[in-house]
This record gives sequence, C-alpha cells and structure tokens, in this order.
Amino acid sequence: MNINEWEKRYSIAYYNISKILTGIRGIFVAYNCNVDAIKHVKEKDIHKLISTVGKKSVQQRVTEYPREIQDPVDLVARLVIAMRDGKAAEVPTYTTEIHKWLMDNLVFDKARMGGQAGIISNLLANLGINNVIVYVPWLSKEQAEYFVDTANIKYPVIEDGVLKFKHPSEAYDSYQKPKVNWILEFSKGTKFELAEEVFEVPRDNRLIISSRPTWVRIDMSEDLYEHLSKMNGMIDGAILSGYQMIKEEYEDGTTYRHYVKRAVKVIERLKEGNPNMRIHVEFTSIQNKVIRKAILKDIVYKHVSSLGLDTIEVANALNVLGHEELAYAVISKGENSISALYEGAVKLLCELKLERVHVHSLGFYICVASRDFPLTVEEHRDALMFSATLAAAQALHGDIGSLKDGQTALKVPISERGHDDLEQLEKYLVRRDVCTGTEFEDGCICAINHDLIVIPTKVVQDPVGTVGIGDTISAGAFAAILAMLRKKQIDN
Ligand code: 8BR
Ligand code: GLC
Repeated sequence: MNINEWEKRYSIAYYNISKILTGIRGIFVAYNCNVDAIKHVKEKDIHKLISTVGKKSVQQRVTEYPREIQDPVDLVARLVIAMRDGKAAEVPTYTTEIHKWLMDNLVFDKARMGGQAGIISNLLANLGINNVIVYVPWLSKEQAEYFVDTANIKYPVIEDGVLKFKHPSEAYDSYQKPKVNWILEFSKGTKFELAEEVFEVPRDNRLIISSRPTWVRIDMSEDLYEHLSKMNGMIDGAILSGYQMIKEEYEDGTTYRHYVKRAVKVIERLKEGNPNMRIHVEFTSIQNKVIRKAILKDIVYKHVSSLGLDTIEVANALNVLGHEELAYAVISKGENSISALYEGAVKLLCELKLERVHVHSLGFYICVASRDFPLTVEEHRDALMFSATLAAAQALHGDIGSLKDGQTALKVPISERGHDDLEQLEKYLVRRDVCTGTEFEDGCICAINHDLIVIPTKVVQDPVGTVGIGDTISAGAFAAILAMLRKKQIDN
C-alpha cells in the first residue's frame, strides 16, 4: 500500500475502534504509579552538571556504566550515555539523596502522572472506558491528585468485608509518602562536550531516575486479593506493570521469588471464572537481569496473553532468554534491524506461549499473534493504527483528554522511513519463504505458525515530550483488541 492508502486506513481504523470502545465492560490496571518530575535538559544544564561533579570522574564512570544511581557522578555519567546514544533508559536509585541533589542542582519544569499504571489508567478513563479499576500498592494523597477527575476511574477498597470502588482521591492512605521519579528529557541536536570530545544528541529521548524507596512492594493487600475474582463481570482484561521494581532481596530476608509467586497468584485470581480474561504486561526497562529473566520465565510464561515492548526491551528480553546474537542484531542499527525485530518477536511469542507480542519503534510497529487468536490480521492491524494515532496525539499535545483529541493526530503524516522499513521487511520475508511476491503489501500476513502485522506509524516532528508514549501505544492497542473481542462475544 502506498502512504496515501495507509492514511485512509488510519482514519477508518480510528473511527471503527472509537465506536466500539465503550463495549468493553472494564479494564483492571496495576501496579506502578508515581509522580514524574520532568526536566528538559539543555546544553547549559548538561555542562553545568558535568562541571559540578567533575569532568574526569564523569569520564571514568561512563566507562563503568553504572546500573544503579548511588551518587551524583553515577547520575551524570548515565545522562551523558543516554544523551550520547539518544537512547531511553530507566535507572533505579535507592537513596533519597539523589532527589535532594537534583532539587538543588537542576530543579524540574513540571510534574505529572507517571508510571505505567498511572499513565494508562488516566488514558483509558479519558477514552471513555466504562470501568478503569486501578490498584497501586502505595497510593499517597499527593499521588491521588494526579488521577483525572472522572467517575470511571475506580479504586478498589474493602469496607466491612465488602468490595467497594472509590475515586483514588477518596481512597488514599494519608500515611503514605509519594514516589517521585525524575525524567531528564533531551532533544535531538543538543551538543555537549566531555574531555575534548563533542557529542550531538542523535534523537529525542530521556533518562528516567526511578526512585525505589524501601517501602516499594509489588504486591496486593490480602483482603483485596481475596475479593479479586468478584470483579468478574466488571472487567474484560487487565494491564499489569511495575514488576521491574521487584528486588532480588529485601531487608526482611524475603527474596524476589516471594513477589513473583504473588504476582502469578494475582493473575490466576483475575482469570478465575473467566477463561476469556486477557492479561497484557508492559515489559519496560529492567536493569537487573535476574529479575528480568524471572519476569519473563515465571510471570509472563503461560500466564500472560499479550506483551508490549520497545526495541531495546526486545533486545533485553532476548538476551536473558539466551538469544544474544539476535539481541545484538536488534540493537545494531542498519537495514536488517526490522527483520531481527520480527524474528525476536516471534521467539518471544513462541517461547513465552503468548497470544500476541506488540513491538513499537519510531516509524513502525510489529505485532505477531498466534494463529488461533480470535481476531483477523486486519483487526489486529486496526488496533495498531488506532494506537499509533493516539501515540501521535500524545507526542503532539503531551496528553490525550478524549477520543476527539486523539483524532486530531490523524493529520500527522505517516513516516516515510517507517514505510521504507516495511519494504525492507518484505524483502526479508520473501528471502525466508515466509511469503512470495506481494502478499505483504497491506502489512499483514498469515505465516505458518503465527500472524504478522506491521504498520508504518505517524511520527510528530517536534514532540512535546516522549515519556509515556510507549504506554499509550500498548494500552491503546490492547484496549482496541478487547473491544473487538467483546463485540464478537456479544454478536455471537
Ligand atoms: P517507550 O517509552 O516504551 O520507549 O516508547 C516510546 C515510543 O514512542 C517509541 O517506540 C515510538 O514509537 C514513540 N515515539 C517517540 Br520516542 N517519538 C515519537 C514521535 N515524535 N511521534 C510519534 N511517536 C513517537
Ligand atoms: C516508568 C517510569 C515512570 C514513567 C514511565 C513512562 O514507569 O518509572 O517514571 O512515567 O515509565 O513510561
């Protein structure tokens, strides 16, 4: 399909999905929510930070590649790496000193809702989903204020042994402290100097300094756990994230195994009595390889239906699953990277026994789905185009207040580079005998053991920001999938 034909399909897909979203009974969203303190780092800021902590120490620390922020030098080193490579990263910090240091040395521009569960529940509520049941294990008063003020956002509470739903602003724990992450955003073209070398940021992106206070636990209160299956009938699916915060060991002697088991039990409980319940996990950036592997092999494997990730996350996942060469091919730029991504997505789909894997990249998305999933490739493709429109709307406005807001992004042009990448993939598919000739013209193909759907996406020239776009993409597409499944259920 040429770009004009794609543009037409985009409008139809957005219209079709918008019409059926309210057919979804509801979506359960957990766990991670925080306040994002956002700072746009300019040339003068990065120079100031480097000279405050000392050029030599930064240079040395860059080579050590810290995977945790223990002091300001770690922080500046990871910022230099992220800006040099134009790559997104999230690095944990377990000390509150870093927050204080950043307040003294940088100061944020604005604060907004952060964390997958927070961002996704606000998005779904604004799109008009009937019940957005959100659970955050650490809901503070300050955090609650960042939820949109709509009646469809519901926080579960147990009162006198009965499950009730309240708006988060009426359900917070007044003793709970807020969790604040720092988002250091930078723009393509920003120049900086370190040890006589001049770097230029190759792509808009950000570094996230994720605070991990000792009280952070990915868990659920016992009484809510007991009542989970009572949500049956109110929800058609769940979006879960935050597992990246699980630690290998805790001060009280428990280990990650305990929290992994609990996470699986929650999923089992959500599915109780509803075999059609679909679970999506947003993978995110997970520095610790033990945890990354446990999430994939113990939580995702066999328990989860759908997985959402960006390209770096695909490489990270492949790495811990023992596919180092493929992981390398995914991150090394060059014209083969889209085919490596496709192969990587298929590996994840098959090895983790998933129903769908949705990979988002700048300019295109790839989705592979199992052949027996009850949707056609065209329906999968509509879900992707719907989510790409939402992504462009978020890049354009920074937020999506309604389906109408989303619609304004239909005017954003489709990326030509993304469109070229599809052609690249087509050549590869022909070489590998996945298809012959032109069957891949419209971005979909039914291969022997999976369906493949690829779309070129709309890319905004000067995005307001990039944080949270990935969450919007995955949640938008998953909601579209749930809406189509629900419609089929009712029609039958
Ligand atoms: P993560 O947050 O999971 O890394 O995902 C970010 C996603 O945002 C990218 O995969 C890309 O699809 C999308 N994106 C970015 Br970054 N910049 C964008 C832009 N200017 N317009 C539309 N989408 C964008
Ligand atoms: C991660 C970060 C959070 C950010 C989100 C955006 O969850 O911890 O700060 O808002 O990613 O995707």
